[in-house]
Amino acid sequence: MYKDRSITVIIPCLNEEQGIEQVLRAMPEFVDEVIVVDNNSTDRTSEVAASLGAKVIREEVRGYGRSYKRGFAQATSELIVTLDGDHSYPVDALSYLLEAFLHLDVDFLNASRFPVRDSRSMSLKHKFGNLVLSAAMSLLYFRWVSDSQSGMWVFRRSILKEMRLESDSMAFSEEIKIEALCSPRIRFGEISILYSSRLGEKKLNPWRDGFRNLAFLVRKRFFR
Ligand SMILES: Nc1nc2c(ncn2[C@@H]2O[C@H](COP(=O)(O)OP(=O)(O)O)[C@@H](O)[C@H]2O)c(=O)[nH]1
Ligand SMILES: [Mg+2]
Repeated sequence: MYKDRSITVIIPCLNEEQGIEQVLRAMPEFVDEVIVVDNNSTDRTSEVAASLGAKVIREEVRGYGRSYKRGFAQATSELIVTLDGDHSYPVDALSYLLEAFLHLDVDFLNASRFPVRDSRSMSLKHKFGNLVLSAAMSLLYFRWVSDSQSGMWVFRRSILKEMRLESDSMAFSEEIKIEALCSPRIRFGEISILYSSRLGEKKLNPWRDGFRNLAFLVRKRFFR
């Protein structure tokens, strides 16, 4: 419980045995439930997560969005916090994020990785790609969002019923923000966090996922 709000943390994992250990070890005491969605990993992700107290659910079909939808259906708390299993998002900043969420009185808070303060955490190519994708989303939806690709969010579980979440892939990250931005009943906020270099192997394919996410933005804006 954090200030009388129950908290579920959801972490999608595809072969993150190294990262998930560090993430779970740093998990604050006030978190009521940690759900690790193991996306058919071939390493020891599930075992490590379960041994450190997480509730592990397995999603056989690959996909970042797919994993999240599976995790959301299992969550029971009032507030949901998400982050990657690679230890790149600040687990120790959870109380800071929750404090901002309550203070700003929003329903969905996006944790922006920008400005990047640790130059090792993101390559120039990734920075550029993220900038293009965030600028495209901001232009298409008339609202400045500094990090359309961030994987760390805090939101009320109750807003999920207002959202139509269709993407099973990496575009899920922008889709959930678009759904939050476009609903008149959801207040959207954004705050900057410290991002650091991931542990383990990268799962994102920058060119493929970058172009797919850009195409997804355009499709979602004009054809749905
Ligand atoms: N790319 C990808 N990531 C997945 C999948 N399933 C779960 N994940 C997890 O989603 C998170 C984001 O992936 P990551 O490679 O860190 O992408 P990045 O943070 O955008 O560079 C990590 O914790 C992955 O382990 C999947 O099918 N594809
Ligand atoms: Mg990551």
